[in-house]
Amino acid sequence: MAAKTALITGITGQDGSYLAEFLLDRGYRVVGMTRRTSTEVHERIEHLMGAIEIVSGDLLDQSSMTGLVAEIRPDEIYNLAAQSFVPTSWHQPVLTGEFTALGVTRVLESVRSVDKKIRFYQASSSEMFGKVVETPQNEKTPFYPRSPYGVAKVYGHWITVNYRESYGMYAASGILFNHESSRRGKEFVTRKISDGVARIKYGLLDKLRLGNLDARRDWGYAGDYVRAMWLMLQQPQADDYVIATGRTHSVRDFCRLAFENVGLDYRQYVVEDARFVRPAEVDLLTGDPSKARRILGWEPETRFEDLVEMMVRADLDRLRPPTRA
Ligand code: NAP
Ligand code: F7E
Repeated sequence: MAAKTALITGITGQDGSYLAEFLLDRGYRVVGMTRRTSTEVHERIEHLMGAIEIVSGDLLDQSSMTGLVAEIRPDEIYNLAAQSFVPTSWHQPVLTGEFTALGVTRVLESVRSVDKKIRFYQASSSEMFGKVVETPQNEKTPFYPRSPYGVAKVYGHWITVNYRESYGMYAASGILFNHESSRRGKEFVTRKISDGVARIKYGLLDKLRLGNLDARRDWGYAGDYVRAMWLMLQQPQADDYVIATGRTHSVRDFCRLAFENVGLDYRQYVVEDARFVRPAEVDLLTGDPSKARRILGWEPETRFEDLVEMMVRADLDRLRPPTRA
């Protein structure tokens, strides 16, 4: 049987890089879409160059999307591209809506016009639950988003469901809770902490300035979560799935453990700074992944404690000062 082709939007992001590795291991032809920039920095996929194909396109541009889908004729499309940083969504709400909400319609429209049999994955988010109306959150929990990002993701989720129901397309929505790794952007809290711990350990930083330490998240490992994306596109019918660990921890817990990994007490280094507090907060998220377990056979494999250790170790290795000969 000929190898399947997957088109990944957002291949330069955290999840795109793990998903590309995962699909290459399964013999896929992997095509990644990147947008034009004046400098080509593709740090997370540098090691995959040669194994994957890179094509140029933008979620803002319908004709580039449709042209790519027609040219590549993928079996599966993973729509991971988005403006994904929640605080930026208050500063750039319209752009966030264009990328993260309408961008989904553009990709779906390209599938609809080229070949309705292409399987489509949408990267939905636990941020849609926002000010949660029940705990834990499952596929039937009503949404109450708390940021322009969360609102845009709600649109992306429902337009995916709508194209499935309107046109019979195979369009699946993965409602993924926070997932992290050493490839996480440094503005997100887990990586900000692991990077800060390494800098403090090496004497490169005195204090780590954070916002709300009491916010709680259900944090998993990105490498485990991309497997769930793929599984969602291998089912007889498209559906929506919550992907989470079912465990929740505070930002403070993350700090405590991360600093303990290098023998330090976070209370001596972490400073609460109002600049990092959000206009509207998502206080608590805990996912119920039982549907994914039952239907996809998916389980998270990485414990929270191991994730923290893995991230701190990676930043210690990255920032280790050169030893004098
Ligand atoms: P990320 O690291 O921020 O990556 C986002 C990707 O989107 C980057 O490759 C970025 O390209 C690309 N992109 C942004 N705007 C674009 C545009 N207009 N056209 C084409 N590409 C564009 O995000 P991630 O953590 O990998 O997350 C992947 C997806 O899952 C996102 O949709 C995110 O919202 C969603 N999600 C993430 C989590 C999580 O915990 N990580 C949880 C739930 C859902 P550049 O490199 O050019 O910026
Ligand atoms: O914040 C608190 C902050 O920015 C987590 C994205 O991938 O996951 C991510 O969104 C929590 C919040 O992630 C700082 O207030 C405290 O309560 O790491 P974060 P996020 O907003 O949960 C979801 C599922 C997505 O879909 C998104 O794309 O940590 N927090 N102090 C801080 N957060 C940041 N960034 N920086 C701080 O200094």
